[in-house]
Amino acid sequence: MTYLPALQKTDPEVRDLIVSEEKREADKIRLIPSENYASQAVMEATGSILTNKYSEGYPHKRYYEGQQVTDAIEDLAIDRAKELFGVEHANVQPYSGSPANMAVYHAVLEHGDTIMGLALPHGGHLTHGWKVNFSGKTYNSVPYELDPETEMLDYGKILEKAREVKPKLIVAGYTAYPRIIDWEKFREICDEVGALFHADTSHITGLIVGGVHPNPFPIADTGITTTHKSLRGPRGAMIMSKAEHAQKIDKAIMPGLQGGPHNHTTAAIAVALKEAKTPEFKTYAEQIVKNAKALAENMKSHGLRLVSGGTDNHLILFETQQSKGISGRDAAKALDKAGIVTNCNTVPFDPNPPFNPSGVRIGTPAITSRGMKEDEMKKIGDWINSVLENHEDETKLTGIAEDVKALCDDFSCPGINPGNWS
Ligand code: DSN
Repeated sequence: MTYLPALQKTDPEVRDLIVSEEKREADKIRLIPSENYASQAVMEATGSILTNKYSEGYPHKRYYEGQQVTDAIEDLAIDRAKELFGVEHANVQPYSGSPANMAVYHAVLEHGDTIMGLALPHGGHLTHGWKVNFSGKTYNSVPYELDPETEMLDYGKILEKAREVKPKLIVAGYTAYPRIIDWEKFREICDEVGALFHADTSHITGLIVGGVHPNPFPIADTGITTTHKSLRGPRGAMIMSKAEHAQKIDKAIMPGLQGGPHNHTTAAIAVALKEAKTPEFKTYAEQIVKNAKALAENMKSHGLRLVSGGTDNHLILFETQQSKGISGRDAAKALDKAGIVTNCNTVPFDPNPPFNPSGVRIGTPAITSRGMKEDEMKKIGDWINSVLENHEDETKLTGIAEDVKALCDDFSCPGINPGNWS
């Protein structure tokens, strides 16, 4: 039987593009640390008829009728989130991470209030107060930076800056920081200066749930996570908070910022949260970190300079400009030709601009979801080094891409069945 038969009949062009993307995801080593393979169960919920229903409002307080099923689904997702993260309140409706952060700020801040988040070129996020983003334009953003020597958070310096600028809110949680975050320290800093503590765990939520990174939500005032990164759910987000902020946060999402929740996504979030409670998920989270550490060691053995000297989590940020004489962008493009998918990234105190930075960011969630372990990390590290040293040698890159494909053929991808393509 034809795979995706309705799509084949209605729009074969889109159907073929989807199959091409499945093949790309199956044949490549995907190292972008914010990407993953959602399970077949998550995909089924995402692709369900729940996309048909409008449900403005919250369970049992909706504007439209016919919510018998959608109320039950959203209740399930909320209850599972509250239990898993140990929080008083969860809102599972944000369309993604940026609107989730926007809604929190809208709920607890006034325009012009001072906020502090890690500077984007040091591993923060656009929505943590970067100047070109709404968060840097609407609020008085005073970013903090990493220590120039250790390339790690310097909690003393953050406290000093917080005493000076007296922020209303401090954001912790990053997109390119390879180390454990000391949430207790952020709680102390916030308490000392009277700031709200907002945690954005989007990258590391799977590690938190799996018990390999501390959980900030019980001690943070507010927090968000996307649901599709290491947590391995659908494209979406959740807000977690103390009960005192619940009403304002719910109002900030709807009617403040969004209309109807995406019920198909809510159902898939519920599924992902159920999966995240299993012993298999804990093993997956532990292996993500083991894999990142093994890959980091291999890369160091090749003379690559890793920001902060290594990793404690799922992510490695490495410098290519100084150590290998190739910009991060050119390195990422050469790696892509060799079947290894990464993204170029600024390194702390990068002399180069963000569009052509000095580093590359990689992570292990997706390859861990495929079942790859330490032995495969050694191969991947060797290939990365070989690509950097031979980045202009097309024959070499093509040869590595063939080896990558051969390795990938031995590791199935959740949610993808190559048998469908024949
Ligand atoms: N785009 C995400 C990442 O790759 O880290 C952050 O939103």
